Amino acid sequence: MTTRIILSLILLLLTICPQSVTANESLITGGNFESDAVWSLKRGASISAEEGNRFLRLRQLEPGKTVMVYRRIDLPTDVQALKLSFKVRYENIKPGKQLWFDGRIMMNFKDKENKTLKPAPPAPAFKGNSKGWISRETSFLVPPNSIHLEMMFTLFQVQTGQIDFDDIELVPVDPGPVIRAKEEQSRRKAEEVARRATSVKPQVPVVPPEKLPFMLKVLGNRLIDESGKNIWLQGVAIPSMGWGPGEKVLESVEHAMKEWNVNCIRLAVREHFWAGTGPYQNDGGASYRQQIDDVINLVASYGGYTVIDLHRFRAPQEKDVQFWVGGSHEI
Ligand SMILES: [Ca+2]
Repeated sequence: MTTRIILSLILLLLTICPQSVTANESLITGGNFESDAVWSLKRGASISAEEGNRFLRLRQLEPGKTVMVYRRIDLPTDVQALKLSFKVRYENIKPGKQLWFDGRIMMNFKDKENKTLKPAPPAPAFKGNSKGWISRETSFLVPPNSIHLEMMFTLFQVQTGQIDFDDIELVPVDPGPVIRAKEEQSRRKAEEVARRATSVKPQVPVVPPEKLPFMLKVLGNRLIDESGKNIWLQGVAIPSMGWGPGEKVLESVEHAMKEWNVNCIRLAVREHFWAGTGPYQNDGGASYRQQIDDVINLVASYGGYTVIDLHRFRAPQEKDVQFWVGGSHEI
């Protein structure tokens, strides 16, 4: 009788909790590839076997094309963080047109309207050779209102390569350690940026105030000196800090001032490089801003003037105002 009551209670519990996820139970079914049912395979993807073990294989058959296996994972409502773990083995992955065109697991969180939620999980990425199977894992937070996680196991437009996956598991985890690890990572990154910024040194001596060229004034549509005499500025544009860190900027300025006898340099700059948020910047913009100072001092040392040209099209925007306010205080 007691046994029947316990069995009934177990059955009742199973009935009222059909969607609950047991701790450490993977949300990905078939992640060991020992059954065919759940994986939809297209050109370049297959389930391969070695010594009785089955795994997913992606193989590049046509350079520059994408090979992909897609899964959409339903997320339990209360999940706040996930740990993805897997085994991976890859050979001869040569990136495509961009450096990030490689082997990778791309993931997106989706809400009930299928909108992508930010931030996306970091994408584990692979190039070259792993020399055998290796284990990898990554943990990340789940944005509120996420109901699905899209997973794309891919050779993304690579030139060549082959990649194998096995034992893929996606497990809900406690968000606390994930948040702390993220904070620690941000702190280390900020320290590294600060260290790089302090190592940036001037390339050109600062011109003392008494040796600066006289201040120009605007009168109507004319530039005048302090005695009211018209001043005519004639010089060259140096554009390369408008699209990146600059190319031989100081050499170009020196040449223009010394050999061409100009009295003005128009220096193109961009507000995101100034703020240190441009691609590939890792010093918070310190070297970019220092180079602007160096140009101004070099030009001034020849008695010339620098025109700072925020090189953008169309009307100024709010962020341009921020640049000019910040820039005018620092330059
Ligand atoms: Ca397996």
